[in-house]
Amino acid sequence: MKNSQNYQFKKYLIHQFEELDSTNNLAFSLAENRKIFANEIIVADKQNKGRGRVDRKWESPIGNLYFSLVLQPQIAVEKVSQISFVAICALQMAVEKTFKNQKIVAKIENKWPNDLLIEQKKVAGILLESKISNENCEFVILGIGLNINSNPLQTIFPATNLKEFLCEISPLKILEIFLEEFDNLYENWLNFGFENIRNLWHKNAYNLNSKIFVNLDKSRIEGIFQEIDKTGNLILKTDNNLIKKITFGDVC
Ligand code: BT5
Repeated sequence: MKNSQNYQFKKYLIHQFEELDSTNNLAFSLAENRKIFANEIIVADKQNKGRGRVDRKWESPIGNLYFSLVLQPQIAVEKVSQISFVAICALQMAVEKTFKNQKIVAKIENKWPNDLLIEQKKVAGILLESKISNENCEFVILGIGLNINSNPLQTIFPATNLKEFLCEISPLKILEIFLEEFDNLYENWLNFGFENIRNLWHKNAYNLNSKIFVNLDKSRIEGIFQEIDKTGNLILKTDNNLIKKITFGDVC
């Protein structure tokens, strides 16, 4: 591929760019034009238009990890969103392993729906996009941003980076550690379904069984965070003992 360095890591083909608008944008358009396929990865040293969910900005200066992995699972469309839970569990394990190797002790948690926290600050986020046609999932783009050397100061939820915990690792090295973990969990999910992933996710869930606030589209709801259900929705018990199922929102 032009302007990129390409190399193989296990079953993954990595295309590394110095600068892109967004790795998700490039991965999506290449996958749509059948130029890249499952297990190919677009990585950029920095992004000029890194995106979060609902077109929020993802700050992407040099020094952090930004990548998008193409997947082509043969699954029912309603299961696609489970992939972000598979990915966040793999990322949690990758950061935990890295910290353990460097004798760093810190609490690394999953925040619903798609964030990774270290000591209650956001270190990574996931942007999952997919192409669905005729009720078939053609491909999924799993985009991940992980702060290694820096993080923005003005964010909705406090942010952090690995270096703040004295962790030294290059973006490509931690990508490889992630891919090893992801490969196992993704295969497990394809073969056995969501239950194992759901259990794993719960083990490191931020504020499980505690009171939380969730920002919805135009309102805010509070209650006790009971669990994520069998499809990944957040289940909340409100003060008047009502059970609410939340599909989209931000835990704060
Ligand atoms: C996310 O969105 O957390 C998904 C982030 C996905 C980024 C990756 S990078 C590679 C790939 N290519 C892309 O273009 N995107 C993906 P969300 O939950 O909507 O969080 C966005 C919010 O997080 C923003 O509104 C800010 O408040 C905050 N934020 C922005 N940049 C951040 C950063 N680097 N670290 C922590 N928080 C950040």
